[in-house]
Amino acid sequence: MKTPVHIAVSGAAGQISYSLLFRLIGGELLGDQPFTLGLLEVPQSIEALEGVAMELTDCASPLLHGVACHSDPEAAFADADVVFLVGARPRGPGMERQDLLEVNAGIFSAQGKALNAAAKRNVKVLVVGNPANTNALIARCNAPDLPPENFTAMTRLDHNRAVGLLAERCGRPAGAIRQAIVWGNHSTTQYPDLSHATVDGRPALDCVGRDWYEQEFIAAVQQRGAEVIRVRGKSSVGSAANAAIGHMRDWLSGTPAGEWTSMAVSSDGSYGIEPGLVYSYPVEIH
Ligand code: NAX
Repeated sequence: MKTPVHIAVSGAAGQISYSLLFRLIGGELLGDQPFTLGLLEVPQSIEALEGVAMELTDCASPLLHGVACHSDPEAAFADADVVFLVGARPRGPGMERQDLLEVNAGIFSAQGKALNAAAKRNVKVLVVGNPANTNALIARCNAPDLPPENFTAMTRLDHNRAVGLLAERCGRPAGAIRQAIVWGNHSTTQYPDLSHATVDGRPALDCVGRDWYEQEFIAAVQQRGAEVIRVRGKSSVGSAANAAIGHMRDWLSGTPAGEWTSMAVSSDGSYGIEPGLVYSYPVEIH
């Protein structure tokens, strides 16, 4: 029997986690590797979280070797191998962007300190909660004893949106697309780049034309989250959980040979980006 690894999830009573957790216990991240779950929530959501934990137990997954609910980050992250930081404070009525940044800076500095104190030294941390790039930077800066490359932020949903929209335009399945890139920030300033992308091995721009790419595609990817909210009445949940699993699975197991994905990582100065910024690049993992 393999020794269980420990996975921690913050914001575990929220919408994205409600999709993510059930996919984890189905083996979509680690295959047949067993694991324990440390679920983190704010104190006022602990009862709801206990309900989620009951449902996880009721799945009788052979992979799940224990689930615990916490409101203390250090307890949730103790000996963690893999951490999904999904929880964040959403923008409330009358809240300015600056207020949101300040509240989340407090949350992610506390969580960074807790990771520094309690997680495994080779922990892999994925920040999903917005503003994801900034939150990852803050968590990393508060974890000086952990390698900076242990902290990443999620732009995989933007990457998948780019692939999905291109595939739809070409009338091909998403599996026909390779080498799309999302540069920058998980926000409307991101830059979805098809200049290296291929469709069935052909340059994507030859298939769709530069006009569509520049005049429709870029804005469509940048605005896709808002468009989902407009049509569905709620923000992206299933696609966000799917992207979180894809990001972490590639990080743990490697990207397919000769292919890259998009991940926001600590810049080493490549492509003229200020060192230390958490920025989305094309990333290959071997
Ligand atoms: P929900 O509001 O459903 O869930 C968030 C949960 O986090 C809540 O249960 C809340 O109690 C909890 N929480 C808040 N502060 C916490 C703290 N200090 N410690 C632990 N838990 C805390 O939001 P959901 O739809 O699940 O979205 C979660 C986050 O993902 C949001 O910040 C959202 O903006 C962000 N997203 C990021 C995406 C990305 O591509 N990077 C895409 C999807 C999503 O919009």
